[in-house]
Amino acid sequence: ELDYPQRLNCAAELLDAAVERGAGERIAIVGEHESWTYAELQRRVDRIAHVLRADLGLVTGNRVLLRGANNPMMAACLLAVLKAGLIAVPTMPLLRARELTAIVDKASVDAVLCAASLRGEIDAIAALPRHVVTFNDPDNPASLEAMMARHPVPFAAHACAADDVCLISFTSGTTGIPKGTMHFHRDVLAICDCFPRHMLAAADTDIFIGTPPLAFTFGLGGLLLFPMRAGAAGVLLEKLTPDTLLAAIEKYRATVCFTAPTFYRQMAPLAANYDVSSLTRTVSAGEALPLATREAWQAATGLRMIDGIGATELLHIFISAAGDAIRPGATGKPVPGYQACILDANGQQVGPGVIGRLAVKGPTGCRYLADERQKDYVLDGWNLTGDAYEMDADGYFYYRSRTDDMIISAGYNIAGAEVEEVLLRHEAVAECGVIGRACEERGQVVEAHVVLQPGFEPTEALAAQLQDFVKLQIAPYKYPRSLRFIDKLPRTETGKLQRFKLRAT
Ligand code: 3UK
Repeated sequence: ELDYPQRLNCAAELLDAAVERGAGERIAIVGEHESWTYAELQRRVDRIAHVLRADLGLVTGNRVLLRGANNPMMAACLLAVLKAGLIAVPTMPLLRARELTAIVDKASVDAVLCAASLRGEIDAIAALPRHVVTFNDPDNPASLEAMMARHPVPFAAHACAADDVCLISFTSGTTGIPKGTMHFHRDVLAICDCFPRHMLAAADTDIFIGTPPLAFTFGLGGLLLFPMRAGAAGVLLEKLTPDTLLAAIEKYRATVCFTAPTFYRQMAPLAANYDVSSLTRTVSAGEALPLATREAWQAATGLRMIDGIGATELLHIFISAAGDAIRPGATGKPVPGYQACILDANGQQVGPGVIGRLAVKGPTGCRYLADERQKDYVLDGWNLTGDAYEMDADGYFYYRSRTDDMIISAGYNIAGAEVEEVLLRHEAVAECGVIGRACEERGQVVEAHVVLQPGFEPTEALAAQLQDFVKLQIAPYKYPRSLRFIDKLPRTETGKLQRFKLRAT
């Protein structure tokens, strides 16, 4: 089924093919100030592709760094880079000059397309690439828009090989230096033909919405590639909050939502203030979905959450479940096209009920850009995601923790997520993160960092109450012997808890 021709341009397959199929007058992308049909998007993409090739003189294989928030022009730039046979290097809007410098260097970036509002950190890079062009920059005569106006349509898609690299995506780096991962034209189509097809049954009537940045493959797939492959619409909005996302779901009558568990947890109590009845599928990824969050969301909206684990290395979601196949507590089963198993420390497969290292094989896989960690991630064709998982007899996969976050206390293995799960059920707890703190006597002790709901005071009495609350619900040796109250959990731009920062406090 995932059989693609040897000559392939993924942007042409997503965009030109949609127009040829007659989707030209349908809405492709909706932004805060504009909405473009497939034909309008195609005209912009073609003009940008001409600018890249003709004005900037970029040639096949050149790398183009993209910097912008989620909006239609950022999407057009991304597609144009792919259509012109160049390599897109999308970057997170919050990155600073220091991090951008490392990316420019590591990915050998040849040109930069940057939203005018985010230009500052680019200009602060010491060794700037040859070309830096701004977009969403109406008053600038040298802007991308001004250059686009001088070019005709169409632009003939560059005939790439299916296994030409088209995307270099950097991991969010929850622990250290971000790693660049390379993906092919065919990988981009493969993710569209796996998760959204089998788990969402995406159709051209769908309207996708959500928070993840286009620079994060979760957002790139969920808000741009998946809708296009289905001939549907993607809503791209900047700076969303739980309230503004709910308002946008109501306004645009969105049917599919992609965001992280913490966002769903914050949206659940607010959902009653909005009409979100258009939603039929909501997808949670990026972090483990706590049962308390699944239940709160379902109670608020009637929707059964579609959990899915994805990774930048594998491009998108590879284990998930939807509809009646959902098992609360489990992430799901391998998405059709992928295989998964659990390995022990020696790389041997283990059976149901044993916690081990998650290993995944499928149409997409890890290719680090000049990184010696490739051999740690891929073993005999199996991708080791760094997650501790367990399988049941029916082939469902259950997340336990990140392999290196497993807490070992007095000889017991304790998964922080299980303790978080319980704490999140207490009315005083807004958010929490549980880590292992080094301790002479026990090796590590379980330590909880708790953000309180408004109206609760961080007292010793409340800490003791929370500790007792955990002891009553799971094995007492798992309770947090140390409990600290904090105002805010440290998170990456993609919403992931930065446990290493909690450990450093
Ligand atoms: C963790 C999950 C439990 C897990 C991503 C969807 O998160 C994405 O990519 P990253 O490279 O991180 C990968 C790691 O994140 N994780 C993601 N989803 C889940 N853990 N349950 C989940 N549902 O540790 C994984 O190894 O930032 C997610 C699509 C594309 C992505 N890139």
